[in-house]
Amino acid sequence: MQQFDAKIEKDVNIEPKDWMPDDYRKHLIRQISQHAHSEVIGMQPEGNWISRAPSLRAKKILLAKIQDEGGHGLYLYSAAETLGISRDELIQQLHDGKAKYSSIFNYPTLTWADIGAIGWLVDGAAIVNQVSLQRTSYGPYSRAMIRICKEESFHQRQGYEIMANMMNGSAAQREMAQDAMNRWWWPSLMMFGPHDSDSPHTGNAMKWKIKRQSNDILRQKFIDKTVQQAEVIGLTIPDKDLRWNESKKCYDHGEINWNEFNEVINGNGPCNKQRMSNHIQAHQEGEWVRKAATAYANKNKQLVNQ
Ligand code: FAQ
Repeated sequence: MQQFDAKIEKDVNIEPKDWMPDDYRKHLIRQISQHAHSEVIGMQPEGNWISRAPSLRAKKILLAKIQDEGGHGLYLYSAAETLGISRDELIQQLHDGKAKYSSIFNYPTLTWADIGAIGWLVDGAAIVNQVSLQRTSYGPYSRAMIRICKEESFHQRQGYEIMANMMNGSAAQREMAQDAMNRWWWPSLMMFGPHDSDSPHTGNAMKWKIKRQSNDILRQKFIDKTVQQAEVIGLTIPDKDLRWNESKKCYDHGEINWNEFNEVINGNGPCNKQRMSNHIQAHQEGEWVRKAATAYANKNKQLVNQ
């Protein structure tokens, strides 16, 4: 325990074969697996628009982005597996409702502007959180974050480009972009989790340097960055209480609807049931692929052992 504490104190990464307290291991499995599930479930709202992308260029970019998100899920499942849990167990926890995934992916994508809003706001929020997690204390998680952040920053820019183009377009396109902004702004703020005072996991997470910055600090960073980006392209943030606070050098903002957040994370958001049933169906339909891949790996092992 003393060696573990000393490593945390000196910012030395904890690696899979190092001794670690059980609670640290459990905490990481919970967070990393939920993060992995978010990446994979997050493919669904965007996947909804692949067949309706407005140009071949837009379609290629969207396909590549969604594929990146699937890849992020795979890095993160691998990182979680180094903590002694199998991929099957992790997926089972998701299907049984024991593991969560990000609230944001329970909202529908109604128009093409929603694809812009997801890239700009959702990936934008994810980056603020993940840049901070690059310095998390668990080695495999930290290394996965470094790689993921490189891809997420491209995602954020492609989303902003979609919004900027729409704001340069017709009145109907500008209206569509503003409508997407209105629907995605508050759920994006909810991605950072409850206020620090209501966040049961933050204490241990900060003590063990799993989280390097709290939910509220990261949310504030995201708001301060994004308000200016919205102004540049002429979008209005749907918060009448948003104003610059000169003494704090940051934006004050209105209260988040925590009832809505709790409903969504407890399974009652607009798309929770659809997201989960799609995942279960895809998992069942993919069983033959997993069996074939395992059979092939086993065959290779036998050949090597002969
Ligand atoms: N949604 O005590 P805290 C992406 C739960 S990736 C659902 O504050 P913690 C890329 C929390 O789990 C987005 N549940 O918890 C992409 C806990 O419940 P539990 C995902 C939430 O862990 C873009 C309870 O509330 N990113 O977007 C949420 O210290 C486009 C109490 O909360 C990550 O997962 C929520 N928003 O802080 C992909 C980042 N917030 O577990 C596709 C890694 C809280 O006891 C397309 N995760 N809860 O049942 C984290 O940084 C943290 O886990 C937080 C929550 C900040 C999410």
